[in-house]
Amino acid sequence: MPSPRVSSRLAAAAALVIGGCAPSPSTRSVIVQTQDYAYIAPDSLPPGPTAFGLANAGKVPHEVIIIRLRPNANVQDILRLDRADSTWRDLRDPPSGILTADPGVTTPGQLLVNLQVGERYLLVCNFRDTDTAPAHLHLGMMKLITVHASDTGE
Ligand SMILES: [Cu+2]
Repeated sequence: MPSPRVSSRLAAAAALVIGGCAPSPSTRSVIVQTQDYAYIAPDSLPPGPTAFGLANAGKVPHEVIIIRLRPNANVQDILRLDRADSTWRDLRDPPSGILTADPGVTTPGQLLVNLQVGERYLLVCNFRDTDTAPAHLHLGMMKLITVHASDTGE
């Protein structure tokens, strides 16, 4: 049995560890909402650490892949290229991450992305309802988010 003094030190250390893992107060939380077949999310966000979650209000499972676009990329190019090359390697950086949610579920975890002014991120769902159905991105599950300077008020 540890002495009370040791116990209080352990409790303080545990509190520090827990505090160190929590998002800082400046971390913005954005819960991306899904329907069949669309995202509801802001068109623009200010820079800074942003924790993305996914809330699925649809009747089928959905995902959100968060992809930073390269400066030369546009959404029309991506829609055209995806039919032949689903990786779009020349138009994007490696995905920041992926969240998935069954119908009616909000992800218990969030994906932390440090947004920078001028960046553009694409939200994409590649799920299909059947093997021969189009990927959800071709049904409308593609959303562009632009990172603006925080003094623009957007
Ligand atoms: Cu989907």
